[in-house]
Amino acid sequence: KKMALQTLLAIDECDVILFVVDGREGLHPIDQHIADVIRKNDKEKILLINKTEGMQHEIVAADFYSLGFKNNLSISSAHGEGVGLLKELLVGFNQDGSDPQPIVKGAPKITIVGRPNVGKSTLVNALVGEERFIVFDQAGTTRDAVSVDFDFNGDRFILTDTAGIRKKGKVFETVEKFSVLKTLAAVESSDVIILVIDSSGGIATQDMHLIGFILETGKSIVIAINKWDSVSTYEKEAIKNDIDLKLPFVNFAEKVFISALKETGLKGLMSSVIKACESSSRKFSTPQINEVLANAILSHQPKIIKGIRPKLKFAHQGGLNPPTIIIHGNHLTDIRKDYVRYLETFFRKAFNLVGTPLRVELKNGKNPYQDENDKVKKTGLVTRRRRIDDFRKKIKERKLARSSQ
Ligand SMILES: Nc1nc2c(ncn2[C@@H]2O[C@H](COP(=O)(O)OP(=O)(O)OP(=O)(O)O)[C@@H](O)[C@H]2O)c(=O)[nH]1
Ligand SMILES: [Mg+2]
Repeated sequence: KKMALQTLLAIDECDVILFVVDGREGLHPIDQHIADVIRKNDKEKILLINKTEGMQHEIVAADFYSLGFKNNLSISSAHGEGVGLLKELLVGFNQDGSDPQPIVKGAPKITIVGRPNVGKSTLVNALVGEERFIVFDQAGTTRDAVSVDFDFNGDRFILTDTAGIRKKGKVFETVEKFSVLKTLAAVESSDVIILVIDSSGGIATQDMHLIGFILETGKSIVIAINKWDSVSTYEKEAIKNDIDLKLPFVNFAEKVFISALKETGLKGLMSSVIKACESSSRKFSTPQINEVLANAILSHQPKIIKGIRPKLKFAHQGGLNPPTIIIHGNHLTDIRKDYVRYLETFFRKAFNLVGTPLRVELKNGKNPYQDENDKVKKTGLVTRRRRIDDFRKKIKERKLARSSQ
């Protein structure tokens, strides 16, 4: 029933309906029923008689005349036959020559991920404001990663719903093998991830695996704790404690308590998404970065290793999404990981970054501007020596001149 509703919604929104029938099987009673539904609509329609490789159009088409379609084409999707003709027909329908891309270019991409059945599709529907995706109380309802564009307070966003994934052993898996690849690819190509957690199930190990994967990609993240309407006050407190206990490694991500079903907490969720998006693409000036670095070292120096204290000399921004700080210095190879993490947190706090990880990369050796400084210093020294020599020479000459007088 719900799938039929999705189809009717799609028919309502489209410009052209392609009605696909099976040319090898011939006319099926359900085809007649579908044709009756479509015929009522005044949209452009093409009947596509599929699987007809090596067959004659007139012969296959005869079976489907009773459906009453003016435009019909025999094609073979698997072999590509008739597809070129179909493309030409479609171009003909786009008479005003308008841009066929409904998705807004440059709009931030938000991808919704989470374990199966946590309410991802319900959340997309709630944000978009219509029943775009099928929602069902069963794991594996969504099989594909599908995007829609939507408007929030006048700003456009691209929202992607994905198939719920969980981790078994070392690999992520889902009901269908290819769905997991699509979910992971959607994560890779997005700007911000909303990770949905089901509050009625608490924070599961699976949720932590998913967060771990998102952190590896360096994407910004907002954690939405969903189904908040279905838990008691006692359970709510337990979940909040669980978050503090299990998710300290992602303390930079904002946690929002929502109900996709009752549409509560969605404004707060979007405001966190916007903050995360802005933070991940923030640019800092080099003097700003070096000032923060100096303060970080002042409050906590790196530990002495093998009798030598690593020297962090100069820092600059190496990239965005996530913001990356590159620090140049000496003896940095042995620097401890927890010190790098300390620097990351220090920078993130100093720049007030929310929702995005920040990376610190250490580079041994001179800073890129060091050579220039060296050159200036060297020439300065030589010139000074020359001047001193000249001065000495003059004094000698004067002395000689005096003694000869
Ligand atoms: N009480 C309550 N139920 C919810 C909420 N959000 C979703 N649900 C229910 O949870 C069930 C699963 O919702 P879906 O949106 O299909 O979940 P999904 O994460 O998209 O699931 P998959 O596509 O299988 O990964 C449905 O029965 C929803 O009605 C919520 O905020 N509160
Ligand atoms: Mg779904």
